[in-house]
Amino acid sequence: MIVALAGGVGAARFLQGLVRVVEPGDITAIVNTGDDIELHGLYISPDVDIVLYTLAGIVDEQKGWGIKGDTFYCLEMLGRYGLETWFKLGDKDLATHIYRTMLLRAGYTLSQATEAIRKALGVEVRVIPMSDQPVRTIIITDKGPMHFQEYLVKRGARDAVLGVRFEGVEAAEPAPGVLEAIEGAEGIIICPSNPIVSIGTILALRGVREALREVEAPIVAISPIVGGAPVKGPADKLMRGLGIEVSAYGVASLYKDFLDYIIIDEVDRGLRERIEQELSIRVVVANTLMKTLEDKVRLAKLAVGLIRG
Ligand code: GDP
Ligand code: FO1
Repeated sequence: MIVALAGGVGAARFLQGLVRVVEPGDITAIVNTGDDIELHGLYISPDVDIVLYTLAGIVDEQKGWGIKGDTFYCLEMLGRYGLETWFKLGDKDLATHIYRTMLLRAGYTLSQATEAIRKALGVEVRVIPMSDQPVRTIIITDKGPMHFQEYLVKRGARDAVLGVRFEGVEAAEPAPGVLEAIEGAEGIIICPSNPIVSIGTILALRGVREALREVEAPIVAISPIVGGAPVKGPADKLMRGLGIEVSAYGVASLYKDFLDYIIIDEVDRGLRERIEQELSIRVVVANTLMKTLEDKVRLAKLAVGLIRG
């Protein structure tokens, strides 16, 4: 089993390549739930949905989230009732949130609800939300603490970041199967996801970091930071706010206690020596921009090649 630690868009794009290199049934994705939010009485799990929609072939490829061709009539009507409409929930997307919320109310755990959605969408990759208990990523800004989606979507990541808190992480446990997947993996891939609010949340769960440190199987990361900036999203603002160098070196430093290999972009080849010498992580230089399906497959082949030797 190849195990992938995943956030949303960057991870989903990488997994599109991985399913063409490894049998989908031999892949387990452990997905961040720190971004989850309740809106309009519904439980929304954006990263899990991004991964499922992408693997099901129904994602809006332009945005990287939501369902392609979706409409927004329900949201428009909610707006007429005076409800907040900054989080763009499409009509088809809402069906997922309604179904998930129904299952949770009927007593399903988040991982059981995710499993039901996965099966209905015909996704063969095993997708496990990182925890069945709530963990909420709170961004501490100069305007006060706020939910990650409020920071990113409602306020467009414009506030200065002073810190990040994972509310509930001490009480939360990794979902059933998370530690077992890591311990039994043939190899582990840290997807090109936000190292603070996507991978950082998973690593903050009790036992996950320790399991990664102890596992014999190779662990490979793909840097989401290319040429000193994220390909998209607020990773630079969050890293800078926490005093971490915004570079592939900075990413590697966050994983240095367990990482064997990091794949960095060609434009960052100058960082190779520093990462190898100071952090003792082997560096592989490649084109890491996933524009086409071929790009995704090539990157996945490279990562799997490092695992399989
Ligand atoms: P975020 O919260 O929006 O940052 O969500 P994600 O956890 O999905 O992380 C997105 C990360 O993926 C960002 O830091 C991007 O830089 C990274 N990413 C997206 N597309 C690519 C790509 O084509 N190549 C690489 N190397 N990174 C990517
Ligand atoms: N991202 C946005 O930038 N704006 C949105 O309105 C938005 C809505 C949304 C709805 C459902 C969903 O599954 C994801 C959605 N996202 C939206 C993406 C999401 O907020 C982030 O990209 C992830 O949480 C980051 O990993």
